[in-house]
Amino acid sequence: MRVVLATHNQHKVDEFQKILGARLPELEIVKYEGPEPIEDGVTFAENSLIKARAAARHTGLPALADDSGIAVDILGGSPGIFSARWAGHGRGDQANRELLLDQLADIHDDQRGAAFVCHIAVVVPAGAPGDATAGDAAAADIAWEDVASGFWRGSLTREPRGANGFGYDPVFVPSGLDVTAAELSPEEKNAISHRALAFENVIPLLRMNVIP
Ligand code: ITT
Repeated sequence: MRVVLATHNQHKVDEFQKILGARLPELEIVKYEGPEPIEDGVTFAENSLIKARAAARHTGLPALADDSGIAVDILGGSPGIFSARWAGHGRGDQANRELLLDQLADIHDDQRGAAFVCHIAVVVPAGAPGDATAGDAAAADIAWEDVASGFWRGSLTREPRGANGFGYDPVFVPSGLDVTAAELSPEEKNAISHRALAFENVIPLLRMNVIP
């Protein structure tokens, strides 16, 4: 059955298809191409729901959306929901990483703890395709929705390392490892990442509420 994935981020599409495709081959994950809602939530969970509701309403299909980022302990959880635009809208992953490392330049190695955070919303529309820009959380056109989360602890390097992955992967060393997430193979990352852990919680939701 078809499920739409509401994201612009091709890296997320790849990870969704790899992780979910292996576990739930009956799902065909299609990238959402319709109107975009304003992501004005103040939490990862809210933003994931805003994106998934828009896709569910516009397509009439069950929708998934991922809102994720990196939360740095000494910065009180920032960049958090602003991870994708930490250095400014459209500046890109490298500028975001460089700014974060600059902000932590004087921070001692044992105070560089951080966590990757991933919230995945699952939204089932009530009926036919509707208005993707409607923002009401209690709208009657949504039959069911829920959010699952995953967290991946680690610490930040002083220099980027590795060519795999995306975003903050080159500056994040997962707890218990001495390589960055960008030095892991896609298969290694997808087995242990925040997104993989969120999927562990999404899969039962999909089995109970989405897959016939
Ligand atoms: P969509 O909203 O279209 O899904 P986005 O990239 O703007 O795409 P987010 O607002 O959820 O998505 O921001 C996620 C950012 O957090 C992403 O751009 C990366 O900078 C970072 N991030 C999330 N997951 C990551 C991962 O697995 N590895 C490295 N960085 C990650």
